[in-house]
Amino acid sequence: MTDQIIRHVELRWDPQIVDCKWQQRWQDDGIYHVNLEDQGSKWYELTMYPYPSGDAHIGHWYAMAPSDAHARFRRMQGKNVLHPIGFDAFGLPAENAAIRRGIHPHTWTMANIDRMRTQLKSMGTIYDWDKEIICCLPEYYKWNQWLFLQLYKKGLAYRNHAPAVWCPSCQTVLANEQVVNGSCERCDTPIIRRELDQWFLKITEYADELLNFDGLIDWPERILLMQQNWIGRSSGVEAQFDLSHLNIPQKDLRVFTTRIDTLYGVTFMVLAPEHPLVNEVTSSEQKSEVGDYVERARNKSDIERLSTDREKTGVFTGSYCVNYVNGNKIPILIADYAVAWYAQGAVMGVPAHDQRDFEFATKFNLPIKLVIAPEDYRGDPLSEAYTGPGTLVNSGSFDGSDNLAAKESIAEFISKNGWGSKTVTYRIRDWLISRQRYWGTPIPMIHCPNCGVVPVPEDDLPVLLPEDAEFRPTGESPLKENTKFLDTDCPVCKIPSQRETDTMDTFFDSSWYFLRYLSPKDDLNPWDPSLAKNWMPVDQYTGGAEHAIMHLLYARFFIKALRDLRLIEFDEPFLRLFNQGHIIADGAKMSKSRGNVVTPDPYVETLGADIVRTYLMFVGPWDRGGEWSDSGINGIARWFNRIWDIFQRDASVLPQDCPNEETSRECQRRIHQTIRKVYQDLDSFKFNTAVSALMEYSNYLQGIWDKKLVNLDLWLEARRTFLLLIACLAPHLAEELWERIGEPYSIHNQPFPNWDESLAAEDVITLVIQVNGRLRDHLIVSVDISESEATSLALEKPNIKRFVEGKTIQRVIFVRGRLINLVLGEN
Ligand code: ANZ
Ligand code: ZN
Repeated sequence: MTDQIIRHVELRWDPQIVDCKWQQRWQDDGIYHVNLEDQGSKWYELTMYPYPSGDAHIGHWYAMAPSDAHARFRRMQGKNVLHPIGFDAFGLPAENAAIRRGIHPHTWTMANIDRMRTQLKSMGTIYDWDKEIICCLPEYYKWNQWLFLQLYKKGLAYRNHAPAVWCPSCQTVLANEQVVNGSCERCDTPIIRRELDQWFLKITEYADELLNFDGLIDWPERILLMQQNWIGRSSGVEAQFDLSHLNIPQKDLRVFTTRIDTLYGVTFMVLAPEHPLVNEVTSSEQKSEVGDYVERARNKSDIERLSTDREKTGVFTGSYCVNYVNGNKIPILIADYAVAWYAQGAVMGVPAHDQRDFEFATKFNLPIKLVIAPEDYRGDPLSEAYTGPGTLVNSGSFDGSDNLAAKESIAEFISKNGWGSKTVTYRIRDWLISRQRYWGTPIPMIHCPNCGVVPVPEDDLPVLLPEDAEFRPTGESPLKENTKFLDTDCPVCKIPSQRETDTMDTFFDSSWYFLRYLSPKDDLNPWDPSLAKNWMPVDQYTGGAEHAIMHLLYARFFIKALRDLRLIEFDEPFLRLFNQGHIIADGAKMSKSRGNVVTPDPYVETLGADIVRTYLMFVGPWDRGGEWSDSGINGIARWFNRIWDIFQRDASVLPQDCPNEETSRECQRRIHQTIRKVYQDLDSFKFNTAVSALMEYSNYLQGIWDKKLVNLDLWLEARRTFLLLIACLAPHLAEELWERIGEPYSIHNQPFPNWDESLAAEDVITLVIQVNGRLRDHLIVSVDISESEATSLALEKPNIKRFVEGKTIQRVIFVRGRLINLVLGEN
């Protein structure tokens, strides 16, 4: 939407001309070309690649301009920086947009990429466009297929008939990770489950390794926590209950419990509606009732089934099992609060000690049997489940033991008797990668009536996605309708066979794209092993926190799997992670329906890329985001005008000699303090405070000019330093002014300036030392001395020692730059 009307400050220069001039020059000179063979001191700084679903919006700028500034900073530190970009071009957003417009997804996607590429170039980034990747092109997805085959050979990719999460609106299966609060993360439609043959990757095999972050990666704590919760490691016991009296092949019923100490309090058993034993344990009298219940549960979404405030539902199967430890006969029910895909898909009901079970028992009139007595328990009936600690009662020979200790001893007891064993279970499921949609990588498998599922030979890759296919979703893969694609011969026995028609989840593409940047055009290898050895892992990754448990977990898994395939030699893809916040407008998240979407293009046209970049970095701490405002960006524009003016002054009017020792010293101090501040802030992504420091510094420069308090050399040094410090943030303007002050092209090949601590140090001051509020001595120290340093220096003074000896210091009052007061205790 370029119809935004922008009131903007008139700039002293034409940003269109300046931006174009330098972008063209940088491109012609190949100044940002990265030589990957040069392994000097590599720095791989990666920003999450975008979906080309439409225009680059301000969110893209917010993700990319600061990361570019950071990569530029590393470059100025002398690193050989790879900061590549590409397009995550397969997947539903592009496909849905194409369907709405009746354009082929390929046409639509490639047009968007062209447009976004132009917009990204207008940002003045250091992307080396020779390394661009586009996932929907065969030269990329061929390697998805190749990698899939390697995973398949290793047993890490497999096909299984399983209840899968289905989005009725997107008409495709989703990964568990794509379900948010029981709804499809894309369209918010409540999901249902469908039994289908699906392809999975064995991420669960890596569950324990994926929980180990220690010393390997430096990531935000909350992302690690989210991954930990998603993996959901739970230690407990798998307990068995006797079914041998029921004439069925299965002799016992298994449940997972984290509370084996409550084993004697089990009064009912619950199976999930999809539990494999449902039919076998259901008595003939109960058949129709159970059948109805299962049918109704099947059509309910997970939200409905799992919401805790919903009335509990369930149905009796007509059968019982027996609790081995006490011989109790326990009714078996079906209820949808038991989750089919977690652990054993069954729950031992302990209503006295689990609130969910309590509500269920109350509703169905099942007995409630207390087995853990709270400390002052008098035998009153419970009004809710008791979940605290206590002493075991009604628990046979375990009566009287503490419940925590009983966890161990009961586990041991049943284990000895063969009635169960300790186990670990995980919440995470294997990663389901099949999609019944057109716009993705075809899974390179063939179904032969003779040989079963056969992999496509590597030499036949890529299996091309046909361009002439119908791409509208029908609930089955659209590729099923395309006989030219579908019909093939079995590579083993040569009889007519059919291709697999599901396509891959696009998170497959993004699980290894960072390796492809190293060899984007290699058609013999997915990446060059020696480049991977030198350049991986990614040193710094930046992107949105919304990827915490999908992309960021999948990529970690992928790398570990590729390592075990001996394709790479490292364990983690991304050493450091930084998550940027969101840019909002009018106090709210930007959305089309609110009408508060900010489009960057008109701002870039009128104010140039640098002002947009710098404003975005100034608007708030990068990890917290900030609110867009036109007056804010105009503030930056006015500041840039003042910067421009500073560089238009004719320095030759300044005196050669310094007019005043004091002010010269001050000027040097400001230069070196600003270098230190900006260096430290850029190093740690604190762009907003780096910009503030530069604003103060430019005001200072203006002041000393106005008062002519500076000599020529110092003025030139101060000004030159300013450009070097702002070059990462505002690359075009810095380059332009650099040229205008007669410095050689290019500022972007200059090292970041060094500071001298002694020049940056504040001068010394006199610090008063008091004991109990009375003046006793003084110290001559640097103004920025810390409280603890000042305390220990004060205590070394003989005069102070005398007063303090034999007493304790109760508290220290420290007033920076003025005094330190030691308050003594009574003894
Ligand atoms: C008896 C019991 C008594 C339980 C009690 C809890 C408290 P986490 O920690 O998440 O692993 N459970 C086991 N399998 C289930 C399934 N498929 N669907 C729904 N619930 C299931 O949770 C483990 C607990 O969740 C287990 O411990 C089991 O209930 C339930 F006072 O067993 B408990
Ligand atoms: Zn065959």
